[in-house]
Amino acid sequence: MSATQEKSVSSNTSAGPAESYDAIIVGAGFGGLAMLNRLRAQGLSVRVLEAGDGVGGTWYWNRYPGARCDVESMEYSYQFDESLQQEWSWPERYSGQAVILKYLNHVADRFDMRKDIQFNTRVSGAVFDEAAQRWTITAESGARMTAKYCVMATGCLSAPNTPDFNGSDSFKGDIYHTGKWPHQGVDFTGKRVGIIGTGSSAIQSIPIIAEQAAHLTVFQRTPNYSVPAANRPIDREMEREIKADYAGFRERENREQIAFGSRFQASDVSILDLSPGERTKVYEKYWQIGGLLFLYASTDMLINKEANETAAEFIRGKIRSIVKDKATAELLCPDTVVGCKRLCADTGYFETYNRPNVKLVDVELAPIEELTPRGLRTGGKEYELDCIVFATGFDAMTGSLLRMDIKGRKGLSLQQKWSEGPRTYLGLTVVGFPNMFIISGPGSPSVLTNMVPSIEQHVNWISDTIRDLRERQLSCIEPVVEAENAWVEHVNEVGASTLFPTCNSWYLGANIPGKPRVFMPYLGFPAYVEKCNQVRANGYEGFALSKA
Ligand code: N01
Repeated sequence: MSATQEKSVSSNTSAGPAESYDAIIVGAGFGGLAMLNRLRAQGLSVRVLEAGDGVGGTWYWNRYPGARCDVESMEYSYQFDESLQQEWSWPERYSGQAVILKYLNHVADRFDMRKDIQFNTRVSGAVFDEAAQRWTITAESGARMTAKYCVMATGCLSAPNTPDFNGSDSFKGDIYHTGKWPHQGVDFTGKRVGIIGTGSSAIQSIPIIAEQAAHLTVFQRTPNYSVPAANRPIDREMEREIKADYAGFRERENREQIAFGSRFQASDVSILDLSPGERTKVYEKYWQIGGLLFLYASTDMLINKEANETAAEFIRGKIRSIVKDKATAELLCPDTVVGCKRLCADTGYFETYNRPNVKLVDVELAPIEELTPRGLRTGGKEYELDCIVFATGFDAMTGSLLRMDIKGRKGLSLQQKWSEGPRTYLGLTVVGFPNMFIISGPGSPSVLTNMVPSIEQHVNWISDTIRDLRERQLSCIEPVVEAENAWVEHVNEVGASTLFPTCNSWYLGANIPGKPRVFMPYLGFPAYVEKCNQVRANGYEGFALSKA
């Protein structure tokens, strides 16, 4: 359905009148597209505002060499349309960025979504007008729009973190960030490249950059655990089996989902109940299967330090057996808890350090001092470089929301509200911000699950809620403070009962100087789904509903 526009788009500047919609969705990634589809099906006028010039969100921006998903392709896709999931065929076990972006473009075309998406429109602010009970959304261009409902589909990992090193502007070479990669690609042939960071993005790109560059220097602050991705062409027999009952597969996935999907092969044994020889066999099996399923090699991996240490030692053993230079191997061995930072899945990462053109530099003890016109200085030494790649991650989960100026009731800003860490009810809604919904917000399982089914669960809940409000002629939904407080406490309690808070991860905001240290995702899938369903079945328990 097309938008109900009060005035033409061309007159829509900060000084001019605003366009009016039933719902505005910020972001055209997996979340925004699914939300658009559901709300349009209800007959609502909907506008999606997207900063990029195409759909895809994360998969639009992260085009760095080697960018690939770490959730299996058959699971990392929409389930809202049976014929879509039947007709689409994935080439590999884990899909590369280009294929996922192609899929999302296909979805946008197949469901004729582009007509309701405004590209090149970065939202700068959203203000709730209490008298009108509507949101006014402003873009950086000055364009303004109003809507009854505002859905933030801005992603968990979409606000790039670029550390502000001394001399950043002085470097004469090229600087790239993995999360804002040039669309035309980068040719590193013959270049001396430096890469800062050894998280998932770096671990995927390092082997490929190393093959191209004349020389690659990796500046590592904290070593990371990584397991082989074991990517390969998709098994067509398995694809046929899944497609024969995709709905049943999804149902099992939703019901039994272990954190990252991965086809229900979680172990049911405690590693501490096994002899050392049996443990090695178990870990070796999961190492060979490949991917993040390694975290489910035992039931106690993420809750028992002693159990976790056996996995840590197994991976360190692998690193030592792969990397020939002993000093480099030791530098690459983490001493943290496996999985408390997101586990990485790689293709030839550790092997890359055996190449003669790759050097690892420790910047933990001697942090990066400055960028210079010719390169980068650390430990009193200048490294001469032609290009520097920032693989320095994101201001995760809250960054994309807090970089906008969002104001709820009585002019309360989200920055003020979250000054000591994010507070939400169910990760979906915030006290003081009526009719604003967040897809995969802090306090929801989001990044600790397979994102696509989690996103669809949020989209369905939000869509059902909006339909209920309209049918009951209610104007606003907003959580009550007791429910929000109880939820935040519950999220913290569950997080604290695991090993997750034990290291400086982005889950805790610890990668961003000054960010409050709060464990942001909710560890509780699929119980979380039941909770959301129960809240709705009980007439929106924990929410205040109001008439116009
Ligand atoms: O970012 P990160 P990422 N000086 O935050 C270092 C998802 N993802 O883009 O650990 C020196 O993990 C920082 O060091 P430290 C996935 O969920 C998924 O790689 O803070 N170094 C770290 O090494 C992932 O977890 C996929 O000490 C600095 C690195 O930069 C998330 O995105 C692929 C520094 C940042 O690592 C983020 O991954 C890619 C400084 N001042 C990403 N500041 C897949 O699906 C930061 N660092 C496979």
